[in-house]
Amino acid sequence: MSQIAFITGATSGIGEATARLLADNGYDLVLCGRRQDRLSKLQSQLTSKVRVHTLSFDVRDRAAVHQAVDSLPEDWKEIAVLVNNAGNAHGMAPMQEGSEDDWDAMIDINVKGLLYVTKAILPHMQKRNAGHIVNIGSIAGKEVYPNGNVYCASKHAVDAINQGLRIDLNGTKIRVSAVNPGLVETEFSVVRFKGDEDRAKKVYEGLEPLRSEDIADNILYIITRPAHVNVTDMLVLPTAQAMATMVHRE
Ligand code: NDP
Ligand code: 8X3
Repeated sequence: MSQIAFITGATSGIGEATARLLADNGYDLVLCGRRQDRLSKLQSQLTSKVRVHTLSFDVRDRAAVHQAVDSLPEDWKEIAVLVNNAGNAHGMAPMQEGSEDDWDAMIDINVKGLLYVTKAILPHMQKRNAGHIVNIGSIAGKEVYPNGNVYCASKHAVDAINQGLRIDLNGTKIRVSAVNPGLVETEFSVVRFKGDEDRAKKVYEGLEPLRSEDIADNILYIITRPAHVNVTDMLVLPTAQAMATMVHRE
């Protein structure tokens, strides 16, 4: 029987590319996101390859997260891989000019949402003493860059959660890993700049950024290592990027 992968944020970017790659590799999928239309479209594209279940919920809503996971048929709860990917930056400003609504969104989605989803799925992994949790962090969880303050804080929290969960699960067969990408061209910057497509495009101008497929490939690598091997923490940058604040542009 195929293994089941549960992917949050599958409606776009890294999550969508991961869904496509895992389908190509025979994983049955639980695809999550708020935009049901996109989930349904992706489901219809992938069902010729694997079984696909969709769950539309907001990761900020703790009750909705638990309800969504509880609603899965029993055999769909045997999740082998959880990709904690849903997340975004909201705004980019010095803290003294920052929006509290943006701060709430980033902490609630990137940190608390990831915790809620993990809390809902972990008991099913513990029951079988098997599973792999892959958290999508960021270079922003390794460094702090100008005007990135709260987004960086949220991704530093993901880094700490990744380490902490691995400590807590030590002695079990459940693996915990993180992929921390640098610049990946997705809808990320459009969301960060609240729909300003021109400003978003400029982030990737003059360099070859990572593609969502590159990160999907990293995730596939991590989850296909032998059971005794855990790739705990991967930092993946475009070749043109040396650190968060150093990008070579032609
Ligand atoms: P996208 O904006 O393309 O995708 C974000 C995904 O997160 C969407 O599927 C969106 O689905 C989902 N999401 C956002 N908010 C919520 C919410 N409240 N509830 C449920 N789902 C939500 O960006 P990326 O693919 O780039 O981002 C994916 C992850 O990668 C994020 O954690 C991001 O921080 C991280 N990352 C991105 C980098 C980049 O440069 N792009 C670099 C490093 C890390 P929907 O709107 O349908 O709910
Ligand atoms: C996204 C990468 O550098 O835009 O996490 O914050 S960055």
